[in-house]
Amino acid sequence: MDETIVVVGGALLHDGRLLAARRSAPPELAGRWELPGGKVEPGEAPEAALVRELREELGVTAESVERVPGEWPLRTPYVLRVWTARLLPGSADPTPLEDHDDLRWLSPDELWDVDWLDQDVPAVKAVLRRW
Ligand code: 9L3
Ligand code: MG
Repeated sequence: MDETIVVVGGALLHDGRLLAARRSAPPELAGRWELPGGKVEPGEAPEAALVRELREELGVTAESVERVPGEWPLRTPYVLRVWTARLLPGSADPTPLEDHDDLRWLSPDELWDVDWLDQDVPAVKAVLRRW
């Protein structure tokens, strides 16, 4: 029996930078930065969930590229899995539509300038290893 629910995070890479999103909700996570994404719905493929979440949260048209190896525990029953992603030609620029109030495109040397959610720190390190 596996009651785990996967939360997908997107490492959106563009022009050598990684997109970081600052959460505006819930209150205990507000102000912290994350790889945007959210919960996979029942019957939904994780890559499809990522594309949907990036559209809903940022207004972009994106595609997943590859899974970043690893899995990071969140509050039970959630676990975080991460895919790299890219904007498709003609996509709008990301804009914070739902759960975020700021976005930053970070170069590798700026990666640790933002206060990542604790659970996203190992995920961002794993992204950096594959970048
Ligand atoms: N979460 C942590 N890191 C992330 C994401 C996308 C999500 N990179 C956590 C925050 C919430 C839960 O997972 O507690 C569900 O995320 P959302 O659906 O509120 O984005
Ligand atoms: Mg989300």
